[in-house]
Amino acid sequence: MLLDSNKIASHNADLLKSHANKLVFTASEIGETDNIIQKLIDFQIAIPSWALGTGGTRFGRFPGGGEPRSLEEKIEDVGLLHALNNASGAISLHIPWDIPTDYQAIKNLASQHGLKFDAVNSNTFQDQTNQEYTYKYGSLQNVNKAIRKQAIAHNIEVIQQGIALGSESLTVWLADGSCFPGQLNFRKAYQNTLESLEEIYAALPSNWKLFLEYKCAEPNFYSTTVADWGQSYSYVKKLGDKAFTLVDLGHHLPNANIEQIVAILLMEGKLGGFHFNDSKYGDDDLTAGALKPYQLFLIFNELVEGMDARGMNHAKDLGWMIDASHNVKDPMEDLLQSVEAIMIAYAQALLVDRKALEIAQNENDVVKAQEILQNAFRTDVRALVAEARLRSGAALNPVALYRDFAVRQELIKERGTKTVATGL
Ligand code: LRH
Ligand code: MN
Repeated sequence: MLLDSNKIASHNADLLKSHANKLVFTASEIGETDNIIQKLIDFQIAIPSWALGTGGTRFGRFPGGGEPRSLEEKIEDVGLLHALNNASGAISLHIPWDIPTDYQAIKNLASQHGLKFDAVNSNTFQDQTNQEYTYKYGSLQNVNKAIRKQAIAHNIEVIQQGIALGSESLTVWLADGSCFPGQLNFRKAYQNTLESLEEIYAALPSNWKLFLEYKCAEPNFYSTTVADWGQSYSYVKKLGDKAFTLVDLGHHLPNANIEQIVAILLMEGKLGGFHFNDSKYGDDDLTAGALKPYQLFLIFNELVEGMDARGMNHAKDLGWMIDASHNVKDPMEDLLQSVEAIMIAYAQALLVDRKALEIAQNENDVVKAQEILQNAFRTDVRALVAEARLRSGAALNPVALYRDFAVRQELIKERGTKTVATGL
């Protein structure tokens, strides 16, 4: 389904006056806004190909209809998101859930929608039908060399598929671990995983990056072989300059200080990118900023400070991706809300008075430091984020437009009520 620019223009026309008032007020509050608006226009967040359908749990799944039935329809849906907010300019594929049949056709379709291919994701956490060996007891860590070889070969194949699509990074998330004490020799599991990653790393083209995603638990519930930032850092440090740690916000033990982890990894030059989402208990994969918007702001506060300290390009030098699963929300509306929350956190972090904060920190003026941070967090920057969309031809209020034009109903007419997308 295509959303032509006339529909967006007429939607914006109705909202223009109230938007302009909000923008003038916001500008009166924070002064210079064009620099921030341009940074927001440049900031693109990759959409996961596995999050365009309804997610579920072992207790149930309640599809909402009109879900994409193919990679082509997934690209169309991400294209629709990008038309609505001009901030979703890339799709991250998961292999084998999304293996293209005709690479050139898929690349053409993606560029028609203004989309690039972000990181490709390998999958050695499920057994594929025609697979020789099972990953029941792990993949790169497996005590059986033949199984490790099978998993290495899959990752190298995913790199080849990524090259054909124009992607420049591979994300490796390993479900590997153990469920009971005594099941696994941790040192051997680490060594096997490192040796396996070294073979995958050796297959990376010179301009590629390898993102090693850590996770504290699930599906293994006693140990995970890449369980936290420290373990991921130790692997990527040994692998080389093209290997980095990927931070999925839902992959931490309760109350972990993720913004401190981000600051250290960034300082070490080993932060590769993010899987943005939110959670209250485990890897809940909920809408970014839905439960802990202040944590998301604090993470971007460390990102802006740390990236500027290294002279990094905010839009290009890290992998910005969402990783979410939608049990009760319309997948498209959920993704639009996640992008909005990430843009708001970034804009607020750009507002932080860094000089004043440094002075407060040097004077141990704890109260002043909090005032400076929370002043930025409590500044309503939504008009700036909306203005960035307006200036780039997108919608002032993407969710409202999505509903006003009954996009989901149109997708159901086109695809039916029972369609199920590949993915989690
Ligand atoms: C693991 C994870 C990983 C993906 C999967 C879909 O929990 O975050 O990034 O491979 O979700
Ligand atoms: Mn993830």
